[in-house]
This record gives sequence, C-alpha cells and structure tokens, in this order.
Amino acid sequence: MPMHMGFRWYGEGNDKIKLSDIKQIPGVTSIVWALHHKMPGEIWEESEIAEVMDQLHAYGFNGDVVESVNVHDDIKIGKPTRDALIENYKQCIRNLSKFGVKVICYNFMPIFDWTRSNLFHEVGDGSTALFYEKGMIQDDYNAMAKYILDFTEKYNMSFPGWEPERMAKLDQLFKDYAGVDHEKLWANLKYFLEAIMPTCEECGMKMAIHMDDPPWDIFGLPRLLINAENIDRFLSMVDHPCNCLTLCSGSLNADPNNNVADIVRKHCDRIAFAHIRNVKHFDNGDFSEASHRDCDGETGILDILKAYHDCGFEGYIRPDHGRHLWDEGPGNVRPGYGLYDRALGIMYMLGVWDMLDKLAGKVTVANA
Ligand code: CS2
Ligand code: MN
Repeated sequence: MPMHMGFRWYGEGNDKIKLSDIKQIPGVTSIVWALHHKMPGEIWEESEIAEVMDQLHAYGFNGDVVESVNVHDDIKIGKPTRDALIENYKQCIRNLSKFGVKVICYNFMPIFDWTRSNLFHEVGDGSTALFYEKGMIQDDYNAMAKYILDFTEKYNMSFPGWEPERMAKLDQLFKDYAGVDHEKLWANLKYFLEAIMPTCEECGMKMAIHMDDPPWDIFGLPRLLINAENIDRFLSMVDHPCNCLTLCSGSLNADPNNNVADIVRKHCDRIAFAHIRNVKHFDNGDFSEASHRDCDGETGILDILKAYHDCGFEGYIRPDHGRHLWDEGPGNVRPGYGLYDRALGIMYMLGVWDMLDKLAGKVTVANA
C-alpha cells in the first residue's frame, strides 16, 4: 500500500475550489475535510457527515481524514465541564468512524491556531505567502486577532480555530488560561487522550495531533508540540497506537533547530498524517512560507520525503499551505489554501516520490 495523497477542501459553499478542480490534480485520492460550521464541543451528526461523504464519493475521493475536530477550550483548561465535552468528542469519533473516517487531525494549542502577521506578504516574484514577523507577535494579542478577524469579516470567510464567537471573548479566555502552565496543559492533554483512547480503539480511529504553529509560546500561552523532545514525551505519555501525530513540517521548522526528517525516521509508525510545507527563515527570527521546492526554503523537503519513503510510509500526506499565485489574492482565495501552489506542491512531491519508487525497483501505479 503506498502513501495516500490528500488535498484540504473547505466544503461546498465554503471553498471556491471545486472537487472537479481537485480531480484534475494527478494522484489525489483523499479529500481532507471538516464540518466547518461546527463549534468546538458540538456533536457532528451522522446526516451532516453523510452529506459530505456523498459529495466526495461522487468524484471517487475518500474522506478518510478529517482536519480538524477542534478541542473545546474547557478541555484544554481542565474545567469541570470537560467530561461532558469529552463525551461529545467520543460521539464525534463514533459517528465519523461509521462513515469510514480513519484519522482525526486536531491541535491542543491554547486559544489560537496558526498565527501570522501578514497573510499576503510579497515573496518577490509576484506571488504572496503567509508571513510571520516576530516583532509583531509579542504582547498585543488583541491587535493580532483584529488583523485576522478584520480580514475574515471583510472577505466574508471564517478560519478554523478563529471563530468570531470565541475571539469576541478573548480577554476572558486569557483569564481562563491564566493558571494553565506547560505542565498543567500536558496533564490536560493526557486526561483527554486517556479518556478517548478506548473509543478510538473500538472505532479504529487514529487521533493525530498537529504540531503547534509557530513552535514556541506566544502571548504567554504555553505550547507543547514544538520539538523532538516534546514529541517523544507526547508519544510515550499515552503510548497507544491510536495516539498519533500530524507531523507538520512547516510548523516545526519555523524553528530551524528542528530536523523534521530525523523525527520522521524515529516515529514513522506513529505518524498518521504528514503535512508538507516549506519555510524560509530570516536572521531576525521572521519567516515566510515558500514553494515546496527544496531549495526555496530550509525545511529539507527532499530529506523529509526520502525519510518517509525509506520508512515505507503508508499514511496520508498533503501539501500544507501554498503561496497565492497568478490571479489569486485577497477576496478570492483562502490564505494559504489556493489551488495553484498546492497543486504544484503535489506534483513536486509525486515527482520525488515516483523517482524514489523507481530507484527502489517499485512500479508506480496511477490511481483510477
Ligand atoms: C493547518 C492548521 O492551516 C494550517 O496551518 O495546518 O491550522 C491545522 O489545520 C490545525 O492546527 C489542526 O487542528
Ligand atoms: Mn500543517
């Protein structure tokens, strides 16, 4: 069984990219999807899941991977309400498994998901990319959130993890997290995972935690999935085959000390989902996202792909963020999730992969 190439799609009416567009990208078998109207803590109903699955199947795609079923803040904070919310999470796992879902990607970052200071930074060749200016993400979380929310409001879109309902209570959320230091967050993550592992086992579901992006504390909030040492700790803390990783190369390598290929070689059997994204670093700690081509950034895309190939990776893989190319710009593209650069990224990855197959004497077979 080879690896499965995926493409993230935000759903009918929520993504300008159509399934028929994705169908034309060679090699894609899996649509990475979610019910984006759901708030963390809500149950994903069977009828809602069935509707998306039917859309995917009509194009011959599978919907094996969901990104993400977001975890409610009360679970991360460890409030007494967490037990009821964990019960809801288990019900989501059961409902998703009934429709063939095999992997759930999620994250355990307090309050904010991925954080950037500029969504359309000029790369220099006419394209734009997500950019992180370290100096802009220091103390003023309200200003940073305002930048993102003004954008989503202006262009009438919502970003996962940036729900306006949650962001409206930002000061309160910060107060709620005040007592949650790294150790407390580890303990709350362990509590959550131990509670859901039996359900995952029953349902054959892999929980694949996404790396923290960027991989360091921001605005005084602790972040855990930031380096090799913490990944080791995470996997041994709940040493269960359903407790897996979404190894996001770009998130981790925003810290240039992280060697993603080494982590792949060490933990390949626990990586359910691979995100491939390239990052270019600047001396002052800023970073820009880059094309998937190895030499356009410093993430080590070739080494990473070689490591997955050497390990016989059979999980799901997708291009992560891409740049915005050609006619893509504010208003007609989801930042990081345009069609063109992710399609180019797939062809780059498949080019490398097919050559590795050939060198290993394996025959690459096209999917139907
Ligand atoms: C994604 C993450 O767009 C991205 O950066 O890789 O937002 C990811 O979907 C979540 O962190 C997973 O819960
Ligand atoms: Mn990612």
